[in-house]
Amino acid sequence: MTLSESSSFDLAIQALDSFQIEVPSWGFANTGTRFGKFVQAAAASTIEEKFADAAEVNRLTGVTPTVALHVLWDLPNGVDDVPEVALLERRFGIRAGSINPNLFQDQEYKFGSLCNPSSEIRQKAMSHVLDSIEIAKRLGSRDLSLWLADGSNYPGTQSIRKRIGWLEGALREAHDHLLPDQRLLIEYKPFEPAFYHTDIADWGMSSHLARQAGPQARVLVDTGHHYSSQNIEQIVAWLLHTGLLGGFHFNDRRYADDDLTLGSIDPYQIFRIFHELHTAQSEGLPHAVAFMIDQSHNLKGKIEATVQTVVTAQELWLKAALVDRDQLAVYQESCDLVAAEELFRGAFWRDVRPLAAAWRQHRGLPADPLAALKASGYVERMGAERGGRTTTVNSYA
Ligand code: RM4
Ligand code: MN
Ligand code: MN
Repeated sequence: MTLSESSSFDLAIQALDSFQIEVPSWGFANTGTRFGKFVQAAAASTIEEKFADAAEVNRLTGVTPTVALHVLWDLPNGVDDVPEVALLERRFGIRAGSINPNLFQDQEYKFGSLCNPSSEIRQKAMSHVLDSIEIAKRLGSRDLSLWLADGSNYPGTQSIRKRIGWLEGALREAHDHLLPDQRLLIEYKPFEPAFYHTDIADWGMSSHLARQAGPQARVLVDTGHHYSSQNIEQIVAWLLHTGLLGGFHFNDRRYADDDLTLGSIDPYQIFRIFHELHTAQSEGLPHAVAFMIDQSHNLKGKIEATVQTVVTAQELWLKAALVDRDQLAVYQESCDLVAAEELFRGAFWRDVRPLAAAWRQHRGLPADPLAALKASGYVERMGAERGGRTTTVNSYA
């Protein structure tokens, strides 16, 4: 190893040691599009199976110790289901991660949840949020991750401003119920299922709501929740600057909220986002930023795609870690545009797979997690065990 190779290796070890990402329970279940589901024999349909799959991903990659839970799908009886989840945590060595209230599936939510014109329905939504916070407390989960489908389809049919007021009140109330080390993450999305206005449509709205809710509220950036060509790394830089970045839902997209595999369409974008995070870290910005996957694989095998996602995320994280930020700052200062751009792009083009494999070996993990998954026969085994079932699982679409 040359000196520069060995210093890259040290940097790589540091960068990968600091990287963890949360997998979504719903990523292991059958999901579909609004046109239907293509069911997979190995798909998980119980919370136990979701924990088993999450544990398999963690066994192969070593960096996914937590699984995000969707309350309605995973804890349909609310807090009463906590003991079962706690048992599964111990059995599979996987902890419950962010808790996601579900405010979009019940019939009452047709015209909104926390923003519904009916105070009764708003209260029902609020009590689900408070139950979700209670679940998070009992499971020792730090983050309550809130996404609302609220909005309207036709101009003039709803008072946008009244709905802002209801939302402000609700999020303040939710914040009041957090333990000191818990956080309220507020996710935004420009459209779908509402197509005229969405109550929390962008990072400006999430930022405002987070600020007014209280000091433990933050913004959640789902990479798929932006209009085409939006500069997401700039949004990330602003959220870092204002101290409001709480976490990410990672996925890739070609058109809208496609929930495709991270980095499959535009890996450079994730690299650019990671560069902002590494820069902030190197400047000592004190920040807990949760990395979560929010994907739905209808065509690819779910566990396979999840392992592929984790590996891709690690590679892009590592590429961004290897940007020579001191030298970049010099080029930026002197406006040496081409040199700056080449340095930046150069890190992106670097093949870091051997470094990632070396890190895995160093940690006693399989050097190639995808190959190890294949060799293990796990997916086939699960397909044989789970394939005969007739039960349908609660998930979207
Ligand atoms: C939404 C949003 C939420 C996720 C649901 C299933 O589009 O991304 O984070 O919980 O989908
Ligand atoms: Mn999301
Ligand atoms: Mn989404």
